[in-house]
Amino acid sequence: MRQMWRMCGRIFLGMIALGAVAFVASAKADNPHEFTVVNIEYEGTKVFVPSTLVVHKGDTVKIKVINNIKSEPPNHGFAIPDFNIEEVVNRGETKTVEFTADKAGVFDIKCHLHPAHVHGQLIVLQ
Ligand SMILES: [Cu+2]
Repeated sequence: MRQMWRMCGRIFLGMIALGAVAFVASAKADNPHEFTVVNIEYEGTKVFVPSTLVVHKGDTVKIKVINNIKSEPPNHGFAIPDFNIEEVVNRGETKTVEFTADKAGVFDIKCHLHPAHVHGQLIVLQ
């Protein structure tokens, strides 16, 4: 009986240790916020995948942008005007943008070269 209690105690301590590791790992992954956004063409429409990015105010946001659109033209933009982000990404290329989300709200993400390109949004939570 005593041995069984001791074993239960060990399992309990093990669970606490695992929980602590998971907490540290998630805290580490939370800042900076890193995303990969792929620019694709789906049935003739150009979209960013994922198109909605959610962060918290004060976060350092890092976005890796990949231009995977096979049709012409070979260049597409990635812009978040409210945070002065504006990049041109060539086909098959990757560019990384980094900024601090210093204001809360919903902000437009667009290809500044082609207005028809479906917009995305950056949601900065308070
Ligand atoms: Cu475009």
